[in-house]
Amino acid sequence: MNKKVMTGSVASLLLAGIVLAGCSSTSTTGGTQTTGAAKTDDKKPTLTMRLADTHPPDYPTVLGDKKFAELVSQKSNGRIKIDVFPSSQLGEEKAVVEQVQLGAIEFTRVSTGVVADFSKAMGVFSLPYIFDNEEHEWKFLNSADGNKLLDSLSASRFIGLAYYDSGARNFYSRKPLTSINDLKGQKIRVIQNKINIDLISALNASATPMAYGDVFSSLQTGVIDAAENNWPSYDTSNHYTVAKNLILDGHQRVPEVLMMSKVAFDKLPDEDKKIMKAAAQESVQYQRDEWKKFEKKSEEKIRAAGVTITEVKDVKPWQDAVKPTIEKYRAEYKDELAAIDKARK
Ligand code: GTR
Repeated sequence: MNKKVMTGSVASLLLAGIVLAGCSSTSTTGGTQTTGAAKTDDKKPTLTMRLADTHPPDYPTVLGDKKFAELVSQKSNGRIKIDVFPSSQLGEEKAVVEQVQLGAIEFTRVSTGVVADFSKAMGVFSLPYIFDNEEHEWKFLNSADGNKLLDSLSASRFIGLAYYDSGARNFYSRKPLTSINDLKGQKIRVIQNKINIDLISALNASATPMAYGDVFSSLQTGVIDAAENNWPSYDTSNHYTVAKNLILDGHQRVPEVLMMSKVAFDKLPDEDKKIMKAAAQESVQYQRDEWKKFEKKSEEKIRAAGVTITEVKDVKPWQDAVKPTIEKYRAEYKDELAAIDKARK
């Protein structure tokens, strides 16, 4: 390659870098802002905070995080800057949640399945088949009862700012998986919480709780046989390339939560506390729209990739099998389950 060509390609690479940087709404290095946020950039931020997410930069939860950061910047006239750290840059979810509890990290977007280990009430979302569909789930999440549940996080030193969409979770395995009976004896990774462990036992399988970031290599090496997640996570984690059997049982709908450290929140003046809540709530519709688009794209990609997919026409046998899990926790989650039932009507 001659020098001229080299210079040309280096220049275009640099240019591509600049264009890409210009697209990201909040940079982890503190440089760039979207055009929307640029207006507010006239003022230098006086407060910079961090938000951790396990997913890659283009994942719909991270897009929601960035929208939230952009809205906070706008509403505070550029005074408050939130840097979004995607791809588990600040650590695996459980460790991040611990840091948020202590105030060392100000925000995280995390699965309520992970938070269940810190706040009992959040565990209700890990119970199987409590929602009929997306509409039922969001009717509950948007209700006064759903908000009460979000507010209850303060007892565990978190401020629940908003729920984000996470679709439904399905099992996938390295081994054949075309019926509920195939799960028997399989080693299945779950998000660590006691309800998930009971749920897997009810399916006559054995539960292996582990951090999300360790699942790919554990599937690849056969330390575990199976895992479960929604379409976008199955896609972006590349689990679909090593666990190529998917069954669409939809056993859980576990919403995501955007939360702030209570330690950090309590230090804010009232005006800024309001900004946090308002910006988070305003980011929800955007996140849900992005979720829908991404979920569809992931499903198409996975279907085209030659994964063996089994549709479940009748979930009744699945619901019957996991009934003992619901029964075990029914008393503990009496109020939450009643509120979820109410949202069905
Ligand atoms: C995803 C969720 C992540 C993470 C992951 C898991 O659906 O968005 O926050 O909790 O599941 O299975 O660990």
